[in-house]
Amino acid sequence: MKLLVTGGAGFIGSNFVHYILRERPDWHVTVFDLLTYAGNQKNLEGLDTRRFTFIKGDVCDEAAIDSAVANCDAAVHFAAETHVDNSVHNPRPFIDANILGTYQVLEAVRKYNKRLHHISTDEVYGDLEPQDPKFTEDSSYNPSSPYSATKAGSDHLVSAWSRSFGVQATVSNCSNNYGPYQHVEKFVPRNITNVLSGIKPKLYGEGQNIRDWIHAEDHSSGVLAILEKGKIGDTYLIGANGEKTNKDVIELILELMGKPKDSYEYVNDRPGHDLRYAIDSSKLRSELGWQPRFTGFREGLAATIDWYKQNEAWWTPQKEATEAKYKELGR
Ligand code: NAD
Ligand code: TDX
Repeated sequence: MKLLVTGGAGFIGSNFVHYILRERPDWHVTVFDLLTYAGNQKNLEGLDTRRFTFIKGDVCDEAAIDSAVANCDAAVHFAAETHVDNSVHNPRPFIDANILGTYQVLEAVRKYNKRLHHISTDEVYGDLEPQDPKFTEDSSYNPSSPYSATKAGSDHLVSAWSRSFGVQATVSNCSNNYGPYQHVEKFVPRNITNVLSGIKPKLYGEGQNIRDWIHAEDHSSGVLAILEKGKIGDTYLIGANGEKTNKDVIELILELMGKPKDSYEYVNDRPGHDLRYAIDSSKLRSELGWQPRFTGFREGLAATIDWYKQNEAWWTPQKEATEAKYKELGR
């Protein structure tokens, strides 16, 4: 198997590449990544170059993605602009990477008749009230932010190319990931590295928003199961029953790092802030036999904290600029 992974130098893409090279010893992986502010080749250091190739390129670049797809057997499409706060501040890069980029990937897999798995998010379904049932594959699309609207648009392109042109595609919508290699702009690493930098952790609004946490390695095993056994044309939700309020997560980070549980501060809320996401992953579990390995959030979070402690050289170059951007937003 020659697998193409777009966005493979980002957080989840790089976790996926490490996972595939470990779990499938006879596969070759090519990462195709633009190395935006969110991409980092250090995430891929130490991989066996006989089984791994890196191409720097933009998924919006028709010729570049065409030739990368021509040389693979299957593609997994992670590349995207991914930070909701950035999308509220400046939506345009999200239109380009997420909509135009997915269009170019689809045109290439259509031309060469290659298998595609498209990576998406639970945010396309909008948000839930606390008592609502979880999202399923039948939930209606109702995105709230420019980020989730562009991801929703990309999902619709995939299903249209599948139906109209017979593209051999599957889609997965996953909940919030945590783990190593996540950019310090995101909630969990931002606040771990705040503690490590002597900055007070920041909680948006009243901290009552709920996210459904899954370890990035469990996301990877879900994607591999769909790639190998998923039904062409189908969507699968990936989630690990990890619902927590943001307040609970920030207090757990502080407790695990040996700080007083209340040593954080409230900051301005995100405009249009989704209240709750929650995934029902019964289809993936019952049809494909998938289950998560990281079922204890406390243990998974403690290991993630250790990773950031041991990899200061990885995150310090991004930290100052990220906090300067947040300061402008009053967050
Ligand atoms: P990330 O921001 O850490 O990484 C994105 C990667 O894509 C980076 O390496 C970046 O350089 C690359 N990229 C961006 N634009 C590109 C372009 N035009 N051409 C080529 N490469 C480009 O993101 P992530 O958190 O790893 O998310 C990966 C995917 O998973 C995204 O599609 C995202 O929507 C989805 N997702 C993320 C989460 C989450 O919790 N982070 C949850 C569900 C789904
Ligand atoms: O400092 C913070 N304080 C805070 O309270 C930050 C950065 C965030 N938050 C809140 C906002 C959200 O309710 O924490 C929650 C998580 O925030 P993010 O890490 O920005 O994630 P979210 O907006 O939920 O989106 C993430 O999960 C779904 C990813 O960034 C998306 O790419 C993915 O699709």
